[in-house]
Amino acid sequence: MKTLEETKVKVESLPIGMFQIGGRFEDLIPYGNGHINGTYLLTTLEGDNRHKYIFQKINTDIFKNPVGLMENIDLVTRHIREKLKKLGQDPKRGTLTIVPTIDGKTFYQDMSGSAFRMYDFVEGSRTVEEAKSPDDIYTSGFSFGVFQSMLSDFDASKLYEVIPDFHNTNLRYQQLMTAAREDKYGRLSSVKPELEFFISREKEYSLIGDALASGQIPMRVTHNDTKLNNILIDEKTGKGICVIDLDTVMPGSLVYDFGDSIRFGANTGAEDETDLSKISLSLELYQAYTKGFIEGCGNNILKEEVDLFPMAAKLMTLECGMRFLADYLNGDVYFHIAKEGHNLDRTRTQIALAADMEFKFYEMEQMTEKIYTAERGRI
Ligand code: ADP
Ligand code: GN1
Ligand code: MG
Repeated sequence: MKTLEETKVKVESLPIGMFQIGGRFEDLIPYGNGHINGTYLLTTLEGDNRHKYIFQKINTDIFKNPVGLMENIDLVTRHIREKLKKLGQDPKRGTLTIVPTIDGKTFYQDMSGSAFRMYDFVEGSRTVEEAKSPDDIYTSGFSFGVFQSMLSDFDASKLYEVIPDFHNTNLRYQQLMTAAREDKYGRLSSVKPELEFFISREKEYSLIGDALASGQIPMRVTHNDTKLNNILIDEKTGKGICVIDLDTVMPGSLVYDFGDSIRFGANTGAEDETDLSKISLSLELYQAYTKGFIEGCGNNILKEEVDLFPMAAKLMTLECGMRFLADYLNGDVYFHIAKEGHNLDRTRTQIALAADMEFKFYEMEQMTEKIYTAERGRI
């Protein structure tokens, strides 16, 4: 983990004092591997007690309306908190707890428009960047499934649409084509095979959107960014405790949430692996996630949605690959990068993974069907 000196972030430039924190400042370090927000772990000391907080600079280039964004998070975490209390579970561990600003707001915005928020750090938790075992991914599937169930009675119309068309794969394709046409950084000539890969699959991109539009599958409240590292895992039990990174909670399809988890969690390599021979879809991890997710959803899932699981996994992978490639062509303005060509490396892993999914598609379908049938028999 980099120190603040290494990242050249000045503590004085961060408005920590604007939040209702306990104790006096002890330490602040950059934290986690998110691609969007600036995340820090803040530690304070109060007598002998150490308090930990997650302090985040919200990426306002991407989240242009922090008021709407934080309102969504406030509403959703309140809803989950009430449910957890009724179930006799600890809401401080089961959902994010917003630390209010000194004037009682959910976030602080400075004169330049920069926005900051703080959460209680969930003690005794860790995140997993790469699934080491089927247990990790089962647990993540189960947690996202339970998240889905908890919000099944939440009125989606109350939510502000933070990023319209977030998982509109067709639109993501159009955006890639625009980036290629504009070729602002002269990078197009070096990505012709990658671009071809996405062009040749164009016909598939509207499949989920069409299923939603025709009413074949319902619109639900969805998380929309169901990466493995957006679940906090209990350090002791290894069980999922809390779904985090609620920035993109919006109305959407449950199959987006399923597909995006497979894209990230069932890959045998990292999202930015440069040795593509390490990239493949692990059917073992696919199976574990599918089982966990279906069990976590309980009765809040339809056969029509489950039938789309393999296609959703592939489409979310293609979509993410197109977003990485468009960002590479646009000069890396969206996703944080740590090195030259990082977004192109990420594009290539998504292509390799999607290709492997195509190869294993029939097996994915068979597995999904079997798990769903067994779970229906159990309920
Ligand atoms: P990003 O949107 O940039 O991905 P996240 O909200 O996912 O940011 O936070 C980045 C990382 O910080 C997470 O992957 C997790 O490791 C850690 N994290 C975030 N919130 C908490 C929390 N409340 N308690 C413990 N760790 C957290
Ligand atoms: C971003 O915030 P983070 O790192 O969890 C992105 C997701 C992508 C993901 C790819 C708001 O997620 O959509 O799938 O990177 N979030 C946003 O790793 O665009
Ligand atoms: Mg995250």
